[in-house]
Amino acid sequence: MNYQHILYAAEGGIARLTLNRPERLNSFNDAMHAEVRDALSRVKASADMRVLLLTGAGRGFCAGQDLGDRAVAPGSEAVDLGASIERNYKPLVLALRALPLPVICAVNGVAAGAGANIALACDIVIATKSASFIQAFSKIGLMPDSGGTYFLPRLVGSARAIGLSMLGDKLSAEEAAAWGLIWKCVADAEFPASVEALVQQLSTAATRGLAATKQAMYAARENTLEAQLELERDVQRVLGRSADYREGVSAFAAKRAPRFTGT
Ligand code: T3D
Repeated sequence: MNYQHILYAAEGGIARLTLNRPERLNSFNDAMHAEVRDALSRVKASADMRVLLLTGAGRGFCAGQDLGDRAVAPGSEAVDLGASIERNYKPLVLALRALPLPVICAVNGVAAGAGANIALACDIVIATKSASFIQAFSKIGLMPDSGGTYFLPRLVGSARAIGLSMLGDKLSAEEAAAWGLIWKCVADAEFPASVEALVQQLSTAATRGLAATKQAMYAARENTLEAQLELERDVQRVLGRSADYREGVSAFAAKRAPRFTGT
């Protein structure tokens, strides 16, 4: 598939996906959704991919749905937003969560509407200081989607989740980090280097262990303690047979840096 609305590059175990409609703050239309889906399926199918970096081109990360596609003439039939979510946003969020490798979201600017919640679906969210997060839905008569009603209360508690969602206020990247909504906020001048350091670190880490970590952390939200302890037992048993575990223990004993292969 030729991409017109995203940039995609995969090299050295690193997949880089950039939303690329900067003149519309990288808001999603159907074509961009199809391209992102295609790129994510390539990441999933590639056995040697170790990390995915998701970011946006230009001054914004993503402004959610392209509202240009939602302007309907008075009297004409409304767009079925449920169908749009089923076709586009739901599979996107589920695909990001299910990828068996760490997904970094580098929030380079404003993240609004579904754009904010797609960022929250990623495993590690790093934002530049001038970025912001806006649950813009209430301003157009909608409720948060793309996992917003799932992620927000779990990350920041229901008081803040409801305040952010009902008021639609801009939350600065600094506040988002202070609230525990995201992993980290860094100064604009340091952002590209910080993102790259994170990408390099995770692309040479023990990928299977990281994939298991994310899956177990997300499963914990629904599990009892006992079920979670059993999950840890079962998955650790599998990881204990991995090449990366052997390498990690050998490297520790030899007092050298490990050379993980992601196997
Ligand atoms: O519909 C479904 O399928 C259901 C799923 C819905 C999911 C959703 O995401 S609903 C929420 C949709 N998003 C929004 O409501 C956000 C709309 N955008 C804004 O509120 C503001 O643009 C921002 C707060 C994000 C940024 O403000 P600012 O002042 O920095 O930039 P701007 O001037 O508003 O935007 C720059 C350009 O991008 C501008 O175009 P222009 O005037 O220069 O030609 C603006 O129209 C365009 N743009 C920004 N967001 C969108 C957009 N164009 C289309 N759709 C957008 N979402």
